[in-house]
Amino acid sequence: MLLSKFRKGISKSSKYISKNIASVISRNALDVNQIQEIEDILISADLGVQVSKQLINEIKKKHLNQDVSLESIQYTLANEIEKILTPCQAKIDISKTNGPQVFLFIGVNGSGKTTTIGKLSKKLSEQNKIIVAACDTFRAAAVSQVKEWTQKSGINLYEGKENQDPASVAFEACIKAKNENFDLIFIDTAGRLGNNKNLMEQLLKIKKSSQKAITDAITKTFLVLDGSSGNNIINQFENFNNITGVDGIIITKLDGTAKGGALVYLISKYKVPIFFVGLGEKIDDLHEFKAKEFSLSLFNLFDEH
Ligand SMILES: Nc1nc2c(ncn2[C@@H]2O[C@H](COP(=O)(O)OP(=O)(O)OP(=O)(O)O)[C@@H](O)[C@H]2O)c(=O)[nH]1
Ligand SMILES: [Mg+2]
Repeated sequence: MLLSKFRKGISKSSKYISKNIASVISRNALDVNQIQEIEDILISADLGVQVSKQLINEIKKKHLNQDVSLESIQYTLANEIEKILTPCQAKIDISKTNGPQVFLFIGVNGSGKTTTIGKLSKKLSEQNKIIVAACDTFRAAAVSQVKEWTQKSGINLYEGKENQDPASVAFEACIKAKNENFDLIFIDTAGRLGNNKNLMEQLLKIKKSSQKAITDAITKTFLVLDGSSGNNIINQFENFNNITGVDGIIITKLDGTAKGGALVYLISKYKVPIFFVGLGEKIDDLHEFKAKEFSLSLFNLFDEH
């Protein structure tokens, strides 16, 4: 069930990789030139040079000079990728603590923060009392967008005044959450580029003010990455992680891109926990990240090997 959702969601990436590898394989035994071509395909699928080399070594070990099917090669690659991803497969822990937990959602413009908050709040609202703090106070449309999601899921929204300092909105929302016994506070922030120093510092201020409001809160900073950005996600991760720290990532829009491989590159490089993937625009299109399903799906494979 979950595998079929992942396979459907990641089909653009898997089609790209499989089609290209298929065109390299011939009926003869696999030779070094073909293996080199497979390496180039993996790199062009945004897997990064280091990961691609690691994968190719495994192919050499297993299949060099063998008559090998496309499927065998795909399973070899998927298994190796699964090994890279599994240690970073993460799950949010919402067991009741003493006070509310604060989830801060950050990322570049349009990466999917607000949509992810909408989807996630619905997922968690049965078991938890949730409030969303709309800290994107500069765009009027931003608040109405969050409101649409929270109304759909029947979740509380804390909105500041137009142009109010986002850090003070976060502070007030956290105080309200503490006084009214909310379990989770989702802080929606405005998108920003990592090289904008002022806006990046504002993000840190938002984080600090929420920690000031609830001193014993568990704060988790989630970086929301647009899967179609390919290798740019590495840079984005570095920029945000340097300023606020990142406790985990959520990768969206994998359904619309052939660049899903970049996630493997990021994880192998930074071993960052990955919590959710977005596989569509609808409210049920956010799924917990599963290394095995993701890896098989990247090659459009079934779990029967
Ligand atoms: N196909 C697809 N679209 C998505 C996904 N997640 C978000 N989107 C779309 O991406 C667009 C931007 O999403 P938002 O949630 O507004 O992004 P944001 O990060 O809040 O944007 P800013 O607040 O402007 O920085 C919207 O059109 C969403 O519907 C996903 O997993 N798949
Ligand atoms: Mg937004």
